[in-house]
Amino acid sequence: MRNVLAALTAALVLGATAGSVPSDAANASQRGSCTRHLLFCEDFERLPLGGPATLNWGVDTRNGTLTVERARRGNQVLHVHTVDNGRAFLRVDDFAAPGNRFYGRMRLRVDAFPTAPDWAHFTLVEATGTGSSEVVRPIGGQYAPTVPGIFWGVGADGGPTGDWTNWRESAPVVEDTWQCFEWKLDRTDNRVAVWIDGVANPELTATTNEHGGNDVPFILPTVNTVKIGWQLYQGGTTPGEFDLWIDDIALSTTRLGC
Ligand SMILES: [Ca+2]
Repeated sequence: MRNVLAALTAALVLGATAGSVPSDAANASQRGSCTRHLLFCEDFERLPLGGPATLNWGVDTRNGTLTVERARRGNQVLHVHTVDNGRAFLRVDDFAAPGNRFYGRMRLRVDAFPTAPDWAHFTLVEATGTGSSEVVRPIGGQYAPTVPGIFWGVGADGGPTGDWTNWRESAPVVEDTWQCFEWKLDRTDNRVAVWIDGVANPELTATTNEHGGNDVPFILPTVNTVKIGWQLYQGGTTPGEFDLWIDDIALSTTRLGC
């Protein structure tokens, strides 16, 4: 309802002042991706530049900052900055998906991923809730010195399956490039699935009995909180600071595509 009201308000404002709105502002309003009713949507187009000032989501940081910035062609994005093993997340509270089944989507550019310490582990999307203590991490990854390389992997922590990141060599990270990430969480078979730039990667999947943790069932929580941003868990990182830019975040009952 919040998004519907925001869209209605924006439409009314545009309609009332169409003759006097500068073309840049009108274009910015049309360019945003939050044009229909979704469980959650943030394209950063209607936020003031600088530190976040919105009632639609919260901020969870430690040694990190979130800043709304203007990117190319006036598009507004969220700049996530952290130092060493800090964190900076946009937090969606009071989330609820019908049947506890939902899709997520975001566009993402990461300046540089960690190459130290060995097994440096990072999370970009985390979902938590009730009924299961699993902290579900559909989008995250790890530096694997044995390959070597840095790879995406579905993971979890805090629950019976333990602390695991099922990184896959089929999903190497790409630095300094805008990519589209989609994920699905489905309570039906406790499935987590991931698409990168619209292409499914079946290896980036977890289900009740197929996951990277202890040999016990993986049970998704009834999700009420989704965090999107960056956290790295070990100190003494290379590089010493991390910068990424996120845009077009959406949580939806159906897959949105890129
Ligand atoms: Ca935007």
